[in-house]
Amino acid sequence: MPKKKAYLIHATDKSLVISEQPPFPFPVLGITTVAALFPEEEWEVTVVDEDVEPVDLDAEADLVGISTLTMNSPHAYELADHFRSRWVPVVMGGLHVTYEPEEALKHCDSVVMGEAEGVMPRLLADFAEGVLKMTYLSPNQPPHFGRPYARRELLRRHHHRYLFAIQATRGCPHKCEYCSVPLFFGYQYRPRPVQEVVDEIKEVSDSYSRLNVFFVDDNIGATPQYAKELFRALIPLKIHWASFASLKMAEDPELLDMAAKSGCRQLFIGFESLEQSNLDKAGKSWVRAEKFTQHVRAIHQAGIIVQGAFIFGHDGDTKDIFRRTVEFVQKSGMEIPVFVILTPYPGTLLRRRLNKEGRLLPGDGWRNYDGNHVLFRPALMAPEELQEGYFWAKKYCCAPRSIFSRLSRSPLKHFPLALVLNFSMWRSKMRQIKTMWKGPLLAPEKW
Ligand code: B12
Ligand code: SF4
Repeated sequence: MPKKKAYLIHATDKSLVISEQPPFPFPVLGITTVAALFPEEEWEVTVVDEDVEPVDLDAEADLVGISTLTMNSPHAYELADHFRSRWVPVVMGGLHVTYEPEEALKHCDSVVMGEAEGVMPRLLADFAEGVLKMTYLSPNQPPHFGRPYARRELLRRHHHRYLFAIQATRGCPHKCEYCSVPLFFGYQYRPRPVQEVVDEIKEVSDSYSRLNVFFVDDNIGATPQYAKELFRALIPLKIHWASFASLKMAEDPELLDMAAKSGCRQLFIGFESLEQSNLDKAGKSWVRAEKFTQHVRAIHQAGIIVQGAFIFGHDGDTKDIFRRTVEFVQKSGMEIPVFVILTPYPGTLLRRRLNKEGRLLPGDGWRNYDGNHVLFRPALMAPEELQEGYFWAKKYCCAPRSIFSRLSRSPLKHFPLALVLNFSMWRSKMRQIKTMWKGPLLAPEKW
């Protein structure tokens, strides 16, 4: 019997102007993980990441699968409408459609709510029998994920030449108000067996000369015991790696040291706000603002670059928050600051609260859910002030002078990589500010 054809798309709306864009494409893990769940003996699978290649609208397919983030969803729906107009059944999955299944079902035949591992075998069996259901709810967070390995080879070669994406843990026990992850992936950490993670890296490292690994885990050091075991096992692989982590990791010198020894070059860490009251309200009281400087120093001492994320627009933010945050960032010597505007993503406690308080702004729809748009009425500022302050802070910190001044306060050995990373994002940040903000951009104290 000829194999059935699945055409899987990681939808990316190329008309959006995104900042913080790395200079090379990210080897997406969601859709390649879904691809691996199609039995190879029955299915011929094509994967398209729109970030690097266009969708073939005439592609021959028995089934189309689409993965989308919130900001890309209007575009993803257009793709779904197109394939359905050709009578090709469309299945959608990912965080956005999980939280907005009714909206998605106006454009597709079936929505997978939650992790694909829990439901794909059932879905494919139903498809074979011609009885595809409208929704498939992942029963619980499946205890096992990561096997079979994501089918990275289906991405374009240059797509994964620079980075190898992998996931060691899923889930998070915290309840940060603005985050859509725990509800989706569960409030419990689910680590994969360390040996399996190592085997997966080894399997591909045979085919790549030098491996830069990106762990897409939300918090790689969350369970120190597991993390230490993992880091110990990574040492012989001689890889370089980066991941997301919380500031808890900065309080464990042994963990930091092992991370560094195992090849950790860079950690993306949510500082979120200089105001403790904001952290408390966001459900992050376990992060202490007064320790930020100490934490940056500890991570630097271990030899790891800090990419620190701050969110503007918390209820306790007044317009001096922009200047204060910029001053802290510059003084701390953290190599790469990332600023975003508080965004009420679907599935977050924040969205529920702002909705209840009648503070959500009508806006232009999901396309603006990229962390660069003000989508609600801030408590102590006008929406325009939040927008301008955000751009001002971003522009200030990505100016070449600020980059050099910041890096002069960070360890010398970080300088070359940190310089490249800063300048590689400079263009996309500036392009975005210029596109979105017409007119002069004033420092908050001059408003
Ligand atoms: C790694 C990562 C990044 C990387 C790479 C992004 C990429 N293109 O892959 C970088 C750092 C570049 C990044 C950037 C951004 N990110 Co990001 N990122 C993540 C992170 C931590 C992991 C993603 C991942 O690989 N997960 C592992 C895979 C296996 O899971 P998955 O994709 O969800 O897929 C599973 C299911 O969803 C489902 N599924 C998914 N698609 C489909 C399709 C079908 C057909 C089916 C059946 C099933 C299915 O099955 C899969 C297996 O179970 C997530 C948080 C998280 N834990 O998911 C945030 C997350 C996806 N990012 C988010 C955001 C907001 C962004 C940015 C907009 C941030 C910004 N302000 O710039 C940008 C957007 C960049 C872009 N152009 O896409 C949000 C999205 C919220 C939303 N509702 O849209 C998340 C959820 C973080 C959060 N805390 O809210 N990100
Ligand atoms: S922001 Fe990080 S720590 Fe907070 S709930 Fe989300 S994944 Fe967990």
